Amino acid sequence: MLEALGLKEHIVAELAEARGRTLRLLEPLSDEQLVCQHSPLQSPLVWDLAHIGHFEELWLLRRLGGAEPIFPESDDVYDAFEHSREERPALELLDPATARAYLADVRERVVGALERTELDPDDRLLGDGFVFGLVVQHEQQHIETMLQTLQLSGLPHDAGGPSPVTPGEEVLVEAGTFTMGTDTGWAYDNERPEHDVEVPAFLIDSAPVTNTRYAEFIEAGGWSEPPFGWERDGDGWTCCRHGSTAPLAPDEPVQHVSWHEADAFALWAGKRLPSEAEWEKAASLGVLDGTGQVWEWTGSDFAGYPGFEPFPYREYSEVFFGSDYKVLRGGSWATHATVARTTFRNWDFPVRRQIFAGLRCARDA
Ligand code: AVJ
Ligand code: FE
Repeated sequence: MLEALGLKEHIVAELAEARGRTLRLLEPLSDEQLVCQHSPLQSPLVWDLAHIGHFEELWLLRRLGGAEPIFPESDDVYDAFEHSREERPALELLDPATARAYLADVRERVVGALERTELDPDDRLLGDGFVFGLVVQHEQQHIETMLQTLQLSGLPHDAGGPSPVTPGEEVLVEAGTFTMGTDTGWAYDNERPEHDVEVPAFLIDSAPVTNTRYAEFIEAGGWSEPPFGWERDGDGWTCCRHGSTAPLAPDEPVQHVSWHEADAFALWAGKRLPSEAEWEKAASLGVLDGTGQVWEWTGSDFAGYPGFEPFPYREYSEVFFGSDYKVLRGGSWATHATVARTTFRNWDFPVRRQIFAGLRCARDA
């Protein structure tokens, strides 16, 4: 791992990078656009904003430094487990200017505290700067959530989209054991501990499913509804993105499909979704092209690995384990590099389509 001084500089740079991204994303929006709720699936953007600061304050100033809360009456408002997203617009939210000042205040204190803190390698929160990494990744993940909100609302933004992929062939992955998960760095509890998994031989597509291929499935009546954002246009389709409508890009990976739709596509194509273990094994062998463009639904339920231990809080992962949630892998165009690692696990309900999620097919060898 990085030696101590380099590690602190790395943390400060990662914190600053995330904050720059947050502020740039929200900068063009009016207070009204920040405060209103665009979709019942998503929080008002100003909630995400203040929640980013609250999470940072909670872990880095209060838990680590023993500081008193800055807004004690807001603790419940910004605790994601106290109120559903749907309820959040009715809460007493900090207004946008107060939220921005709050984030800046917390950050200034955090950088000061980091300078004075010894990153003791024997302390689970401090070793490798783990708890700082938790805060960096949390902010980066909320940026992606806020981009989903912008996408659902049709508000413009310039954050980009997926890049085209080259529809490829199937790749054979021979039977054998590989090491799944990781024990290092800023990896979340749900990626740990690393463990050996025996995977039978399988075939996996070298590329995610493109818009063209997915349109064939819709035309064939494989599913009654097109992906979120698609509109009929004569014989073809348009796609609404960043608030403007354009012809569907043929070679981009399809996104905004639910797990049910992904699963149905794979069956229609005579294949199936890869399991998480298959996906991670193929990714660690370097045979997957086009990862990091769209999240890829897997066939797996979200569960703890053998020997899983919740750390540092049960509500990050453990409370979601079970058959209600399906796992997504690989990261999307909206996922920052700090989060988009091969072992990273995302999850959502199988009916959800607000995520930048598509799929890649696999089958038994
Ligand atoms: C990993 C994207 C499912 O948004 O619920 C944000 C990330 N956890 N704040 C979520 C998260 C706490 C999480 N996902
Ligand atoms: Fe959060």
